[in-house]
Amino acid sequence: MIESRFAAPDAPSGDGALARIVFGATSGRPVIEDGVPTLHLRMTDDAREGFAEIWRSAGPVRSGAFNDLVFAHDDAFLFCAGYIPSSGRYTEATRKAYADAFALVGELNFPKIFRMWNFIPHINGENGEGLEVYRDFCRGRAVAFEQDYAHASGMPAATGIGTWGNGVGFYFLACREGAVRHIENSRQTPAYEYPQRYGPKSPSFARGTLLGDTLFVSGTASILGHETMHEGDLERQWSVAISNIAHLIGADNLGAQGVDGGYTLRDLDQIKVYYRHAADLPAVTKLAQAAFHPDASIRYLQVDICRADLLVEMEGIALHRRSD
Ligand code: 3EB
Repeated sequence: MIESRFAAPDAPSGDGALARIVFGATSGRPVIEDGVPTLHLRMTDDAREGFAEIWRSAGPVRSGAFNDLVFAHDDAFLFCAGYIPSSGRYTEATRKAYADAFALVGELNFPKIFRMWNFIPHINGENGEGLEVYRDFCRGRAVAFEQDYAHASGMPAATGIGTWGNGVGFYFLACREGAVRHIENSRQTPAYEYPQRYGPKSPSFARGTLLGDTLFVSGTASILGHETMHEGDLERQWSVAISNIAHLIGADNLGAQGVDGGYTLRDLDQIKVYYRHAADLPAVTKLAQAAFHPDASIRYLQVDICRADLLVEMEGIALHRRSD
């Protein structure tokens, strides 16, 4: 059992926390604070003071460092975070950071990575060779997956999104031999099969990953097949993105992949809504409040999104909500 919650940025992590990610005004290398891996990500949001995402498992927890990574684990789950300093070229440093991550999960025997997050500065800018920074990042990540993770359990659910920080901050969760299943969305081309026009190497992630009866939903945007829909139209992009999530987690899509049962949008929690333009916050807030359960935790982050034509993207965790 592993779970996350959103809290005030300075709220105590409590005993046995696995990790703390602070979405706020600063960013930098992850560190271990009071035994808890802590990653600061510079992300503006509505409240301005930001928030912390705290991960907790059954404990007891051991933490440590491995090359540039920090990690913590109990008997069942591993959390790991890293940082790639800003640079004119990300491919090689990303490959190395991911190779280190894959070596760590091998060494500590948590071979099944089930959720990853990547926060990329100047994500739509050009690197030193005129390649979009996101595509540069994707190239290094893809090479690491090909070289160092092919034997393992496939590409997990992920988020790849902008940050106002200087370097790439990333974190991920892994487990031992538990029931991990990566899920695709029949409305969308698998990201790892996107055609070359989106970059020299495709993005390495699944649309969702099921861990027991928890479904981790990847960052999801207004993409059908592999094409962006409704350039410049926030409401229509929201509608495609939310329909993509509803379909991903629904019984039809899961059933076609051999998974029994399904979820609805009302089962989603720990939701992050990423929006490109600060002026769109009132609109995305309204759309999100109408779509999700009133008790769901939702946070809004104003950042750039991996395709220059995307205005909104969201992610969450689906778990059957008790009807009381
Ligand atoms: C997309 O569907 C939108 O590069 O890790 C969503 C989730 C997106 C994860 C990633 C990118 C990533 O292609 C972008």
